[in-house]
Amino acid sequence: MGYTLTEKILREHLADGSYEPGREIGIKIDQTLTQDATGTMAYLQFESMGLSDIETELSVSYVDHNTIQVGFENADDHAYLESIAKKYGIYFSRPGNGICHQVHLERFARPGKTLLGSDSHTPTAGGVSSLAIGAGGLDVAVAMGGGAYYLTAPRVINIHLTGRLKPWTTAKDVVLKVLSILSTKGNVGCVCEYTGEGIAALTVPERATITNMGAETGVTTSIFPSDEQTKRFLEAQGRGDQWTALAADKDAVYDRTIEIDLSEIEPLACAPHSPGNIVQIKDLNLPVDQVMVGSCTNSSYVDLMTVAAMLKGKHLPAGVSLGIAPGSRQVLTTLARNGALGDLLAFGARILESSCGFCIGNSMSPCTNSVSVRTSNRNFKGRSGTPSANIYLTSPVVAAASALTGKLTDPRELGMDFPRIEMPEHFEIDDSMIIPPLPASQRTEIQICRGPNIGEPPVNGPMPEDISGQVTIRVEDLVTTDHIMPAGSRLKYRSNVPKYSEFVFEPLDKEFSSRASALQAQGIHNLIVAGQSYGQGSSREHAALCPMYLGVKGVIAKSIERIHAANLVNFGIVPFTFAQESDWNSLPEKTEVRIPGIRKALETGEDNITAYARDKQISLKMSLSKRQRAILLAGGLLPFTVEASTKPRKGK
Ligand code: MIC
Ligand code: SF4
Repeated sequence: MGYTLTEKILREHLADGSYEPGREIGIKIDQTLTQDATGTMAYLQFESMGLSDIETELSVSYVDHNTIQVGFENADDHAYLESIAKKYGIYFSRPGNGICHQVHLERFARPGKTLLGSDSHTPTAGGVSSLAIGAGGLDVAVAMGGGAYYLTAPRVINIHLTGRLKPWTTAKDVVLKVLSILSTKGNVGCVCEYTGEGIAALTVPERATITNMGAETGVTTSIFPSDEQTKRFLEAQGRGDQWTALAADKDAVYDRTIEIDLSEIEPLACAPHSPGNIVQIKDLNLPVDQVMVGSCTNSSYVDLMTVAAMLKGKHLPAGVSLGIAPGSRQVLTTLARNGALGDLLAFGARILESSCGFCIGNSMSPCTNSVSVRTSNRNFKGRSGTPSANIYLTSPVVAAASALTGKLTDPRELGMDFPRIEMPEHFEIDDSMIIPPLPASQRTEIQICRGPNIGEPPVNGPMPEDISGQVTIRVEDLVTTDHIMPAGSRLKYRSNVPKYSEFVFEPLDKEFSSRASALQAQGIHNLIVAGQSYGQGSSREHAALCPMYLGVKGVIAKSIERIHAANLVNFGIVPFTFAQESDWNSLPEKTEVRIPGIRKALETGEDNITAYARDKQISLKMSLSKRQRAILLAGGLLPFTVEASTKPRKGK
């Protein structure tokens, strides 16, 4: 029996365990990427592990999330990151150079390499056949230090593409079609592997759109084979020598196969407030207030050139605003030189810098009750910065059509010829905004730059014998990490955990933080009760780190998403699931809960444990590897990794 491409790459990188789907394995990581919003804490953790150097083939630190710089905080983080990169031999992509995933795809991602990134859209690099996984910053810090990355050997889903996309349908519609089939839940521990004759016509940036937004299904990653298209892209990026052909074996066996005929795909959208809420554009007839083009999903050269060609010579209707954020400096420079930027400006577009910006609610929040059409990948309620706004996620051509008409428009109705833009044979290459690593001999002199925004990472105490606490909050299904730890205007506190912790669950319950602190002060453990797919979305480990800081000891949920579950363990919070989902009803807020013998159960490897709530007994499950149990007993990955000299400060 042959191997899938996923299994081939994983087996080649196996560092711990034996390969068996569903079992935990440790893999060697070749490349890492971090971005400023998660990276600052990741490097602080790296420092506290006392490591002297990175052990990866390549590590890159990007600054792309917090580039707004109102106040000193963001700039402090940037200065810290630049000095850390110099100290430890890390590439540093300076603010303005672009969004980590877009730049990594252009300049660094390689077929067959493993990439671990402290951002959930790291799978973007799967477009160039890299096995690219999103994780919490602490896992990335460990991998930078040469430690294995632990994951469940995945079940592999074959997404078999046939046919060809028709004009006005795009890669974005392909991934939205996949989302309509897989939904945003129930895919933990799977990888999507793309095969079939339909992939041959998809360029690498198109493939990257698909693997990028695959993250919204909750899979570990998505990957395309490495073929002539991959070669073409790498050659166009001046990296043709890095090409190597890669594909699954002909007799590879998949756990599931999904057939998609590309010629049958229609222009689609994610309707508010979930990327899993897929609708057809032709069924929507809504006035639009705002259109935003960009993000790591859709800001390639072809994406933006197509938009510019559609808007050329026309003007933005009154009452609509249009923002364009090119994904990288390479894309923006090309548009500036070939005149397309002038066409966009003449149309009335507001050009934003090459960063995440609007996607994370960091700029251009829409007005109250508005409709905003965006080419990004997440439309969780409030993520845009405006809780009452309705965000529709679409392809760039639907976004441009909507900017032309002022309503959500199927571009096929425009009566316009489809502007077929080809990927250039050679992109303009200028890496002068990426600072390469210093030679080792020059690094010892480097001083780390620590402004007042740079705090120490808090460390948890060991797991207590018993959990004895209270349900501090109970939440419904599909609670995202944006609900747990909001971004937008709160982002700048990422390096200041005591301050950021004041905003835990802010979108759902503004009082949570003060309630949790008060209970913690009385020695009462805080517990979170949740529904299905708790912790969807972003990889932000602050959604575990800040609750840990507030004394949360356990999350009891119907199900928990992959990255978040790993982050909870990394910060010493036990991820429990209900044996009977209906028991969620028995644990309303303020219920006193005892979970006696938790320490013993973790030590002896028990999978089941009983919680006592009032007079009711509730069976809970823990699906944890031996290594995860040891991490929980120690109070988290940092104390597990570091010598016992680290003094516990909070969360005892
Ligand atoms: C996101 O898209 O939600 C983010 C912001 O890029 C996050 C990372 C973060 O929270 O810093 C992600 O996707 O992991
Ligand atoms: Fe940045 Fe948005 Fe991509 Fe996250 S999803 S990396 S915020 S562009």
